[in-house]
Amino acid sequence: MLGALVLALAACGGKDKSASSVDEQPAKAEVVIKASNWKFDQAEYIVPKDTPVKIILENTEGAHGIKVTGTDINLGPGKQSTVVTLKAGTYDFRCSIMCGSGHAGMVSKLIVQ
Ligand SMILES: [Cu+2]
Repeated sequence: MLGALVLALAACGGKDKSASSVDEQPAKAEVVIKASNWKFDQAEYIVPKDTPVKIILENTEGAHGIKVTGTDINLGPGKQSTVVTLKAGTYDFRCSIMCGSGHAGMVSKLIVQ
């Protein structure tokens, strides 16, 4: 009885090839934003406009988040990536988690062009 149940679960759980549970469109480009105490690794990140771009947050030190003004991008330890399509422009972003003494200085820009 138990064995059959395990088998059934294994059958369902295998290979989720772009499963429907994922609410994201396939990305055509990606950018990795690395956050540490207390900065982002670049002063600006450039991504293509009108293109699905995967935005990936990588915390290399400490716990930080990203909230990008004027977009739906809101990443943090619970959600490390998202796919967005943006119009051309410059979007400011900052750390969204109160991470310590350098928090206020954790600002950068997403340049969409
Ligand atoms: Cu912070």
